[in-house]
Amino acid sequence: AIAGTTSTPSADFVVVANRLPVDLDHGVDGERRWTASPGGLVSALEPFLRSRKGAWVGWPGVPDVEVAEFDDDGLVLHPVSLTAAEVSNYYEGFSNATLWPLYHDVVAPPVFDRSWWDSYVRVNHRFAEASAAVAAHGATVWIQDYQLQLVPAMLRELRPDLRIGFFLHIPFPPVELFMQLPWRAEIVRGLIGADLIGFHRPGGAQNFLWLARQLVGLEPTRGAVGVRSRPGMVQVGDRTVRVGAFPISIDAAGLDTLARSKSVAERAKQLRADLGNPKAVLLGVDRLDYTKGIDLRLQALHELLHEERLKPEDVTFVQLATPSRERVEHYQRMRGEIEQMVGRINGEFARVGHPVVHYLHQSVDRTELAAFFSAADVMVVTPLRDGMNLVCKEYVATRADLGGALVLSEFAGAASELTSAFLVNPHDLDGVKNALEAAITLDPAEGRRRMRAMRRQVLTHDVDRWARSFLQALGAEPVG
Ligand code: ADQ
Repeated sequence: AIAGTTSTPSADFVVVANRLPVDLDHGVDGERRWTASPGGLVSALEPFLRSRKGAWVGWPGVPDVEVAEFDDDGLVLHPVSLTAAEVSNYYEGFSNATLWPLYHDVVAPPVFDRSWWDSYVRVNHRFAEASAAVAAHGATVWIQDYQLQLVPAMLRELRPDLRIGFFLHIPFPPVELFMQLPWRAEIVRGLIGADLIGFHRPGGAQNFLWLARQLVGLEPTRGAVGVRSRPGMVQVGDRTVRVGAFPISIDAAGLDTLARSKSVAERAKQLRADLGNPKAVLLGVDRLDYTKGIDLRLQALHELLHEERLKPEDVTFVQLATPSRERVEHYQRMRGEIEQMVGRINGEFARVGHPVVHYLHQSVDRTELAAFFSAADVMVVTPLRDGMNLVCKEYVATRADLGGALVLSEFAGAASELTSAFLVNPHDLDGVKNALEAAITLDPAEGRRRMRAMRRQVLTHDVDRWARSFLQALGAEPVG
């Protein structure tokens, strides 16, 4: 229920993210309407936003529209507009063709373009102004992710009374790679405007602390940063900035309940039957992104079939790939390559009516996704680098039956929590092949032992705990 506009509200708790939690769509009649775009972050922050006067600042997802602030059932949504040129320069350019590859170990070459940077500065400033306009005196503002790294300092300049948190959802890179960025000191200074800077892993926090010393001349503490504990500290004038590690998670209980429902169990059975009831169903679920290593797992499968270590009639590989960033050139090229590999594997190993690889370049809803997870014997998660990776945690949450096996890249943040997975170095193709084979032929008792250990981790460390631990460290939530 989205309706009405509000007068200038003063929110006590403000979330600032590139995107609003709703999308502005055009109906067939050409009329604009809002649709909810459910995501982990929205459901995680919902209780915090609704228990106080909450507001969310973000881009509605369509260029060149001016929309007034409005009230969604007590939550103020404050749209920030972007021109088509800004979408291209700030978003597709600097965010997704400079920062994204740079922060993911330069697995694709980052593009350094000065006009993109100018646009990034301008748009970050607009977000800072919008945040300043909605936040009440002394409010808590939580800024999200790599698109908005300059907002903390810009907002502090406008509103020194605010309590400002920042969380980075992608990896923070090794310092040698970060040093390539022509605007490296500006980014570090931008982040330093926050009272608390959060990363998924202690390594990211430590990299940042080193850069604060080298690039800005600050003197951070030298002790090792813990997980949800012992944050690093930097004195900036009369402020103490905290830098810590807060691994994100999922709504584990919600997914567990959903996966136990009769409809999901029946749909999972149906899916297996539709796939021809093979001995092993392998599953990949990703945004179609070059960091996710979709090509690597297809190559591993291809070789295993070639070497006859797997029989095509025994295995089916399902790859669900959500369309993503389709206007960025590198993504277009990668899509072509992946689709060619799928075609090659099926060309060589399929029989009529029985493809080996089922490739769906589609998004599926939560219930359908839970059914795919329940139907999969082996979940294959092989990113070259991933801040966290929620898919592997979602898989674990759906396996109350203790069935299934997880093959997981060491280079996903989740690997340090899911140590009972089959951990692989995605660059080591033989290692990936061995892990796939081991997971397919896993002894059921051993499989249950591994799954039980992973479930214990995921079910006790959910997204609510993530948000709470961050907000407590920010001093915006009572400890308890
Ligand atoms: P992403 O790179 O998007 O997130 P991930 O954490 O795996 O990666 O989240 C993807 C989400 O999209 C999951 O909830 C998944 O279920 C869903 N999804 C993917 N393909 C889908 C499909 N075909 N149909 C339906 N749903 C699909 C970024 C970082 C990650 C970090 C998160 C959260 O890159 O490292 O874990 O933010 O901080």
